[in-house]
Amino acid sequence: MTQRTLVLVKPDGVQRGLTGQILARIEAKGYSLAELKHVTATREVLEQHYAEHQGKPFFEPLVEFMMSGPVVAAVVEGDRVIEGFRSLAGATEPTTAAPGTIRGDLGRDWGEKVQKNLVHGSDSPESAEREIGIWFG
Ligand code: IDP
Ligand code: MG
Repeated sequence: MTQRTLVLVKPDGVQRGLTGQILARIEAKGYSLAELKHVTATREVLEQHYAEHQGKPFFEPLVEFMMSGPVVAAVVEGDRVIEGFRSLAGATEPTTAAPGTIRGDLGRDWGEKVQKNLVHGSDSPESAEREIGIWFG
């Protein structure tokens, strides 16, 4: 069965007008966009989505950042897409993310309490199903 992952273009990506470039990279890699929507997240959704980070120093800045504007949420499909999208996205810190990745090519540090790094991608099949349920019911 084809694998699915939850991808978010975070508010910095949408606000900077990079949604098209980011989705184009996903399609150019050969994955397909099974679901796509433009939505402003609520605190409730973000607290569920980022439950594993509750209590960390960047948690509240992360929630505030993710509510600061609309995101584009997508269900992306393809064999090994979870691993493949994480590889396309690059490391969490955009300053050191490898060139060639979304975060490495399009992101930078802005000296804030939260890393604004353009995209989210699920990190395991369990996370993917859980997150798709949160964002797409
Ligand atoms: P990931 O998005 O690469 O999977 P996670 O560790 O799951 O990274 O963290 C979720 C998000 O929280 C990151 O994408 C980033 O926006 C933010 N974040 C993670 N670690 C830090 C940190 O040490 N400082 C500031 N923000 C962070
Ligand atoms: Mg993560």
